Amino acid sequence: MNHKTHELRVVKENLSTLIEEAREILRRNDRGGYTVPTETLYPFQWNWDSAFCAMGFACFDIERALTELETLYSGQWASGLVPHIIFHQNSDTYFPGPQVWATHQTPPTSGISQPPVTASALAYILQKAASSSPGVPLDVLTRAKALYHKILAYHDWWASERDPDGTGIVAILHPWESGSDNSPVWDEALKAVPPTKTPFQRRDVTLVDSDMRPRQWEYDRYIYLVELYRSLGWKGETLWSQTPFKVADVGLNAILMRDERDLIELAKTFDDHANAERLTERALNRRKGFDRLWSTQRGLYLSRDLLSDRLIDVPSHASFLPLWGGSETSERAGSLARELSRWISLSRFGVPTISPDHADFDQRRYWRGPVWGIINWMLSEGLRQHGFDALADGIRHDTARLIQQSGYCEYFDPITGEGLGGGVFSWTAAVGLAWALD
Ligand code: 9WN
Repeated sequence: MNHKTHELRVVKENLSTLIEEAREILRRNDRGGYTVPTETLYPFQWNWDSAFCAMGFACFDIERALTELETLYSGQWASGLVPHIIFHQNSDTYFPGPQVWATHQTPPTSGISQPPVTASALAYILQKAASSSPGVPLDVLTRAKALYHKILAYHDWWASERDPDGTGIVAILHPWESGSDNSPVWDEALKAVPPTKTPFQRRDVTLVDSDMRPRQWEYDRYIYLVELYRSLGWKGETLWSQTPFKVADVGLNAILMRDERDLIELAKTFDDHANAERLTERALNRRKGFDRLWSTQRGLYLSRDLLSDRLIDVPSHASFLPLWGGSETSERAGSLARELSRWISLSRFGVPTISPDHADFDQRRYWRGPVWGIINWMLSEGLRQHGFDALADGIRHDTARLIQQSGYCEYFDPITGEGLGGGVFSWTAAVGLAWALD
């Protein structure tokens, strides 16, 4: 065997071990119908984590993939909201637990949401089902159709409760709703929120180094917002009119736009033409709404503080997510790709969540610098859709290298490649299976 053939075999053997490991992580974090992001640190079901897990499961078990989404939707509110956490069981290793939220739902849930990825996940599951058998089995289609109607209600919730004026862009009312909790993008807006006066004990910093987690001043405000909304009885309209934190997060809006595009395709699959048409019109309005997030000065997208009605001049990974969200003009896509490529050139592993030359860059602290597998997936696929294949391949390659070097960690140091946060992490395993190591 020559040297090259030998090397290729070693790489392939490594890959099959890594793929088996990823499946093993999903099975190990399976709590019977839902997957915890990682044990102890996050002992419940999280909204967007589950959507990515469903995509990971779809690579080897379609039934289980559907169950993941069904269990998530068992926590859907009558209003259509799909909460960011469903507390299927008790655990004292996470704060804030169900008593703090006090949403009075069955099963107990939090009262805020997270980036919606479930239509994309369902579309992905159907695509996998179609590729593994001649026609998608009837029971899979029946279950998918039932889920489709619930996802539709979830999207209508975003439109009615988080964009009541129909501007086309929705707001988050808590940094946790963005999924990128302590991004420097929220710093200014969060400073306007008072700290809680209730003493509380964080569990995260007893499980993970505190230099990898949000700081205390941020937690004091996260909890204040939960307490405020709880005191307002979790009523959508009241939260909207009384919140001190209302931001149009460009990342969430881009992910919503992509999810809605996939939802339109699902509507067509299920012959729901009226909703397909209604959603297509809404998508046009969303496109217009995005213009309010474009910064001509920076040549990229930014989030907008809706209370001061000002763009927040802090670019983050989210500034590039509109590539995943939809069809950008070639001019805007080119501008985004150029800046993203510059960020990558400043780090050993792409994509840092904050540019390494930004004053707030912190290579180990959660959403203030580290690389996240799921973000890489969306950015890379978004670049590919716009024809930037080399850049897309580079990001995918970096993700595979990170997993090979450090395992399926929650996030990674973009300079050293060190694995950070929780270990044996479900959505990183899902990304490995569905995309990076495919
Ligand atoms: C709060 C589960 C979640 C992810 C988020 C990530 C982190 C929670 C936390 O973990 O947030 O929702 O307690 O830190 O920021 O994106 O869904 O993996």
